[in-house]
Amino acid sequence: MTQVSKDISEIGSRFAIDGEFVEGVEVESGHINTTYLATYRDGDGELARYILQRINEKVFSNPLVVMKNIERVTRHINRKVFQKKRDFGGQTLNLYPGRDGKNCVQGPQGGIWRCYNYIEGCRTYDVVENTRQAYQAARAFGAFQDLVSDLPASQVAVTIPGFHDTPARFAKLLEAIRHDPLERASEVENEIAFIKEREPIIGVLRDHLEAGRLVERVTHNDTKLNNVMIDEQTDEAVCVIDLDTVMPGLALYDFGDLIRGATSPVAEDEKDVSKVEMRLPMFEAIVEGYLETARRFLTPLEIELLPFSAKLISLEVGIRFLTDHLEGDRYFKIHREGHNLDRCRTQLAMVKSIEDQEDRMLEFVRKSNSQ
Ligand code: GN1
Ligand code: MG
Repeated sequence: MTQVSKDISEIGSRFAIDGEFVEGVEVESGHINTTYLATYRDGDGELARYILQRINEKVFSNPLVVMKNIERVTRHINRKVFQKKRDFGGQTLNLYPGRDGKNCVQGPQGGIWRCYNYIEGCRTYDVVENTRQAYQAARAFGAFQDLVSDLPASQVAVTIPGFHDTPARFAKLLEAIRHDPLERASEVENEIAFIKEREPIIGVLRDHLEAGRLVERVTHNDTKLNNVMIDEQTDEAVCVIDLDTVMPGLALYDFGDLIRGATSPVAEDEKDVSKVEMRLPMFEAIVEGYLETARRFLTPLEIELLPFSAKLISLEVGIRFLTDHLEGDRYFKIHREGHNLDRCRTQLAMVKSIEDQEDRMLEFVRKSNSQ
């Protein structure tokens, strides 16, 4: 047995999983948590797979509060899905409790671990392959927001304060530039200038919120394409995953974040930024999918701001990657030198591409909404 398998078997034994441990492998995805896929053989000889995850405590300072949110939200969603479909067929996210009945366990080397069912027959995509996937993913995130729309925002805790507070993210970047602990700022002058030129748009959503023109809802807050499980055979979106950042927020950031990631033909860390592009057909598919499930609760102002939100979140994520690059890559996991800078550059290229097409994007949104 490999060392990883041994460690996973040890963690797995702390959860209420039936059967005999077969193997554990690391799943290399996400920039934050450490994730493993564990296989068990049950009494009938059938194989069953589970996701075991250690919560990153540097990012989530209170993992127990994260777990409480996830428990509340999955329960709320699963109850409704069950009423409608009667049969889950393993297609919703379920937490497997620890042997003591709690929703998570302590790892042998410390840390908080949790266990989910693995959604079989599905996979995730880092780069969208066709408009059908884009449409499906958008439908799924809209449906997620809809399913939790009757859960009072006060029942869900804030796990990372100011997570989508773009002005605060910008202020943190300015601070990183001022301190410049690794003397990297002089190498990124173009990126800094690009961001500073866009200072006037940074506070737009926060100002609307503070003026009461936008409301906070329970939102997902990390709507990357690879946070949706897509059926390998039908390309249908089956389930939204990565619920760590579910908390009160603006629906617009969820929509924008999906455009940011799921309209580009290349990955978030592509080195050749000339390949980054906000592709209009993907945008249109996402608008259609999202409006189908979210139109019921969106306000006219939210609908009008959909294209803008895509630009703003791309800028926000670019700011975060650049800040982390300047601070020495302490937040996002990196796999090569300058990884966060490469990621920042794709985000800024996305901002530019959206700016070039914003009018057409808005025209499409208005047209779709009036149909
Ligand atoms: C992180 O964990 P992952 O890779 O889904 C980050 C998001 C960023 C994203 C950028 C908790 O998401 O906010 O948009 O990277 N999650 C957290 O790829 O910071
Ligand atoms: Mg995440």
